[in-house]
Amino acid sequence: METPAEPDAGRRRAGWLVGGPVGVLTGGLIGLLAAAVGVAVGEFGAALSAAFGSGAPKAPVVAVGEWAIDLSPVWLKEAAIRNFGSHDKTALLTGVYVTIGVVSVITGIVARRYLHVGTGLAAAFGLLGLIAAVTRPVVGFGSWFPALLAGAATVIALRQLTLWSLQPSVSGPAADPADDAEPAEPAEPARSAAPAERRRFLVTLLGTGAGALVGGFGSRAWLNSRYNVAPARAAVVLPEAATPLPQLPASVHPDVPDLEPFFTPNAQFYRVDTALTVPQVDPKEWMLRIHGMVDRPFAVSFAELLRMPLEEHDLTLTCVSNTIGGPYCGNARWLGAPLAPLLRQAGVQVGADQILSTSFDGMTIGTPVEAVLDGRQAMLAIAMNGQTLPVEHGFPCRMLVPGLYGYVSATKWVVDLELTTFAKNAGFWVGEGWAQQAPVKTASRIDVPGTGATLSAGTIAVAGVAWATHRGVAGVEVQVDKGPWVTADLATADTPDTWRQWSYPWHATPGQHTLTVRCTDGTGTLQTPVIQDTLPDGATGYHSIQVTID
Ligand SMILES: Nc1nc2c(c(=O)[nH]1)N[C@H]1C(S)=C(S)[C@@H](COP(=O)(O)O)O[C@H]1N2
Ligand SMILES: [Mo]
Repeated sequence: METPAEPDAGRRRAGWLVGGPVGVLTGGLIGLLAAAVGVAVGEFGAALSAAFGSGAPKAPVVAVGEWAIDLSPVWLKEAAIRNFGSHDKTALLTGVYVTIGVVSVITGIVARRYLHVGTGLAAAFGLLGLIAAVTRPVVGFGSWFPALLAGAATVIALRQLTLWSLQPSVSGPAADPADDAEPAEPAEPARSAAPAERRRFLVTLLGTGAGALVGGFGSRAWLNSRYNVAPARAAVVLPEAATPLPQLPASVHPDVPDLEPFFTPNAQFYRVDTALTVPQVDPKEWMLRIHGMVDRPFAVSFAELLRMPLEEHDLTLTCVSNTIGGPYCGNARWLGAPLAPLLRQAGVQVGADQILSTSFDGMTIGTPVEAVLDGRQAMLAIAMNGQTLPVEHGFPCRMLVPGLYGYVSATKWVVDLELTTFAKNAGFWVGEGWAQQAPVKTASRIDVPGTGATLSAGTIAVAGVAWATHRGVAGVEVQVDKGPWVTADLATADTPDTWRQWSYPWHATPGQHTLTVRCTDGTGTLQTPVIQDTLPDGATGYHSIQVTID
């Protein structure tokens, strides 16, 4: 006869639903708590490794989330960018937590029947966290240690709580359905102790939950404050440009209500990156290495960068993931060090056709050397619209190359430029199926009125933006329904590297109407009407809106 002191036996006797619904509930709760302990210990581990000064501390949950971003197929990444916009990060983390929640509830329930299986499940999940941590581009003690700690804590918490919950003094033999068939007499003495023991168990559960919450959030808060470059960013004194650009005439912006400003305010500027938590790069420690196929490799510090002759440049940045009429395009006045002189200083060797830049968080982006050296204003930017580069946009330094989509040119938090060849190395996105060479395609967009609007007959101001970055915009035309293409009024051009705003006074008659826009770039080439998806090198086709005129 088995004794109650041997929990495995009690468990076997108890059957699938140990203690019925209450047992399942207990199992689920234990699973959830074990996972909470794991997550919290992971956060604590990250804080711990940060405290001991080891770089790049990363909580396992963040590592798993970033891993999920990397692993997700291109269409899913695309869908996430499209549907969540900059909220995709929150959505993803929520997804990670929900998944952990579901898996852990199941694990907890299973563990009450098959402790070894439950343990195995928890260990496997912990292992996933560890794999995620060690496959991040930037790996160190700070990433695998928290994951290992988290996995171990989850397994221990799950086993301890499960074993304890199966003690007859806690689960209560009366609540055990299998007891009807095979009464467990040895449990009798425990029954008298049950209420006290059960209370102790419940208090422990509550305490574990509370401890996990406080410990987890506490560690995260501590980490966030320790790794918060906001104060360092605020302390940066921006130098003047060697030759400051003049203020632009008001005529770069048509006076149409609701049309966005010519320069996109930093807070409204789109954000696209794979960083689940915004990289916090201390400008005091920041260094940019220029090496690889160069004669004289060197490194620049942030202080040195600020002392270089800086230039201002107006540039419209676009994402290859931007669909027709989509929002992933923004225009800013950037301040930074021109990149070409730095490459010349390093002495690019014959045959090097790619600058493979790497960010602090391990993103790699491949840019043609040719594009940087052909006279265009490629730069290492440190400021955006008169403000020190916002942290989300790459503080302390990001790369920018006019005329190329962001994924082949605009490395944020850039720390390394390796001169190499396209044949030898591919940047991250190229490995995901995106084109190696990606000049920005000609695009135009109707922003006002919004599609689906209902307006009164009369003259309606239609307006929007058009860009053909580095080629410039020479003309914009609007088509009403199937009518002829008519010329829109172009606002004053800034540079060929910026978008151009336009407007068109439309004499609207009652009914349903479709408005379409197209533009001609600075080389005289008309925007193509051929509809193409964003993959592999940018969408094409004309943007249309539907409006109802009363
Ligand atoms: N480190 C890093 N830099 C990056 C990316 C990234 O994921 N990580 N995404 C690139 C892409 S795809 C684009 S479109 C631009 C977007 O820059 P923004 O977020 O400042 O608008 O950054 C580029 N630089
Ligand atoms: Mo992008």
